[in-house]
Amino acid sequence: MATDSFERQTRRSGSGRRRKCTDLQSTSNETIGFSTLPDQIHRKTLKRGFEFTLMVVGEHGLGKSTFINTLFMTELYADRPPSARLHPPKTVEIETRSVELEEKGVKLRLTVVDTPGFGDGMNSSECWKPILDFIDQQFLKYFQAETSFGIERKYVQDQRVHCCLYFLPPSIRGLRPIDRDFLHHLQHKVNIIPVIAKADTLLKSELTALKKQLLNDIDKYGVQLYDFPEGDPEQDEDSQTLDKALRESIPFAIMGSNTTLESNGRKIRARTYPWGVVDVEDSKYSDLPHLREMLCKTHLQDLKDITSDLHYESFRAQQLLGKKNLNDIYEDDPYENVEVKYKTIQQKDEQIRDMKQQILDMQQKLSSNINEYQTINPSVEIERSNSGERFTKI
Ligand SMILES: Nc1nc2c(ncn2[C@@H]2O[C@H](COP(=O)(O)OP(=O)(O)O)[C@@H](O)[C@H]2O)c(=O)[nH]1
Ligand SMILES: [Mg+2]
Repeated sequence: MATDSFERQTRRSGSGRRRKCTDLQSTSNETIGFSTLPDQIHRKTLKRGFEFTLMVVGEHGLGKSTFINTLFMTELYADRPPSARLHPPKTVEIETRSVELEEKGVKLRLTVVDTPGFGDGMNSSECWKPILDFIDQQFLKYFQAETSFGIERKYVQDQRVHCCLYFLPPSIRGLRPIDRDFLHHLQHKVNIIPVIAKADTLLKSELTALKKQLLNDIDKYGVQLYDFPEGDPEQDEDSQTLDKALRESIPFAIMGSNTTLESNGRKIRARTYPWGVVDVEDSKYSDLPHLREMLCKTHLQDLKDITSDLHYESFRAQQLLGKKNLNDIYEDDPYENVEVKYKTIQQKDEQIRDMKQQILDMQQKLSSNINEYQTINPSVEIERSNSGERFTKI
């Protein structure tokens, strides 16, 4: 088929949504790549499996749900009839769905956070707010879990948002005010990767021009996206080529499809047009293979590390320093205060450690008092349970 002539329709259609968390099973036998993560990560995560939370943001009808199904070769939204909701909600809702994926014995618990209603209401100037609140809530849950007694960081369930795919419509000519607002408010909170949705509706020349314009705007407005780590000069040639290809693909031009066809004895997800069929995985037309490679394989651990070491640490500092707003931290003179802040955080960390130790000591003391009491009062039985110890008169 002709390489440049793709469908030009950007019709919107509906899908159902409500705040809920649904567990589903993967429906595919094909692999998406996470089982081939580097060895050390593989060993660390093999035992308990690993968690990854991906958020999708963009207006209704941009193909977010279809793309998630395509990316993870699953049917995350299979239970949702196409006619479930033709009209987007007037305010942003948060909908989370989880799926357990397994590849060659490696388990991935994938949670997808959808944000229906983004940019669709009459007044969409603050539609970034509920999304930012949700990300903060996840940080707060993690913070409370790790600061409460007895839970080590590695055992805390990690539901923090590790990556946000920001869907840009193919019809725009550059970053719109709504995009700039969202990107500016969320850039210090989550790893943002911009994608151009429904790339098949653009000619190749239009796509190249749009990518260029978007990159200019990102630079001009000082937007900070997920920063792909610089390739290691000592790594092999293939990895260096892949790193370069990934960097050059930003913003990723993507397409998705829920239709599976058979082509040359192979099952493919495809979009059909009067003039032919496009395999949505074909890297000639779509950056989907690159995006999947980085999300599921090469950069999954880096996305988690940056979430933990940078975004979550900023949130934690904000909590420990008693700042209401993350911007208060960024607006302070970074050089004048950095040492003071670091010391304060260290002191707070020490206080938390001391408090944990005090609780531990008190529990031990209580336990030995109870034993002593039982020795001198044998008619009293002590019931031990997870929720504590109770005296029962027998
Ligand atoms: N042309 C084109 N249409 C798509 C693509 N992905 C999804 N669609 C169609 O766009 C409509 C909305 O898709 P959906 O995934 O529900 O969008 P969402 O509201 O962003 O989740 C559906 O009719 C899809 O078939 C794509 O890559 N290209
Ligand atoms: Mg959807």
